[in-house]
Amino acid sequence: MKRIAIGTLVLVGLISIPLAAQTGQERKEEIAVQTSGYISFDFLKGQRQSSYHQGSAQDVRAGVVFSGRVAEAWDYALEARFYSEGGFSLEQAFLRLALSEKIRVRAGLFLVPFGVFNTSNRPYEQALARVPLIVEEAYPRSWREVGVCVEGKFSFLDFAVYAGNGLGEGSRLKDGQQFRDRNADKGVGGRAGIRIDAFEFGYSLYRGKVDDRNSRKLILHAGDASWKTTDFQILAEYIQAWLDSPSPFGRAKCEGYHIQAFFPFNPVSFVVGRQELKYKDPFRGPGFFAPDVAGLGIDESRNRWALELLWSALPNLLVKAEYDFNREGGPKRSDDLFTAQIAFKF
Ligand SMILES: [Ca+2]
Repeated sequence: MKRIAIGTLVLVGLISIPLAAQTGQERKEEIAVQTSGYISFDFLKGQRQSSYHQGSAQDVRAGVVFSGRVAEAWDYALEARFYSEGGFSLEQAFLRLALSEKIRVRAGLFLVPFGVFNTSNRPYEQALARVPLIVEEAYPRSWREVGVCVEGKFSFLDFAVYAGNGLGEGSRLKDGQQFRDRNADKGVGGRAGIRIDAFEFGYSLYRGKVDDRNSRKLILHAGDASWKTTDFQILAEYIQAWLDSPSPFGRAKCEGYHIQAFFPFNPVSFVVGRQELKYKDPFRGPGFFAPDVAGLGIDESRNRWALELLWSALPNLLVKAEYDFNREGGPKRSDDLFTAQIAFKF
């Protein structure tokens, strides 16, 4: 990650130097840099058996995006991100070529177009303060790929298809992010969505091999649907992941859904969410060390009701107060969680 952090600073430097060196007014306009960004942080307070029973202000996230046109049909974007629990990293850095009005190709580092959450994961882009359970577990948070992505937009159809290094192998599926390939296999995937009036339906797929020997296949599916009116918005997504394990261990399976209903009221909107997750992996889990040291395994079943009040204090400032009723399989635990989040976009 250190290398990426330095890379971020270097890239920012490279962008600002040529700009400073430009003299012609026209040229200056052509490569003008647009800057935007965001800041957010959370306050968490949980019940007795949660990890936040003492109350904690944390999860400071800040991002800055530089984007602009390089030449006719070419543009770029660079997004650097700071996360208090993870340091600096590059969120995106790509060059994009418009092949036609409807088809564009990106090369570089980009957020993987899988499902409805990953490409719009910044706190000001999400109604709920907390990440849905299945999204948190099925793939890495801010899942990024180094490679090529082709995107198209036709009258009622959107699609994105990509290829890159693919995910690696960790003790959980969410630990699979890698920036340098460990095998010859390339990960491929994409999402296709159709929009009919107020409805949208999408299907996403990813496949790749996670280990050095190209033997363990990971497949992810997601189906999403949304319905947006001026009175409410409903969003639902189902995600399923399958990952091969070596013999005699069985395949890992992680599946679940999240449904969210958003009711815009003035000045405070109401959001309700329902989430379920089932995660079984006989081979990995705590103690797993890639490639062959088996862990203690994973066998989890969790669900959550989330209730939230969301206040648009300013057009670019969201204040969220979410209460999660958390339930796990087995004996009941007192681990409900309150999250307050402030998300600001500039
Ligand atoms: Ca690979």
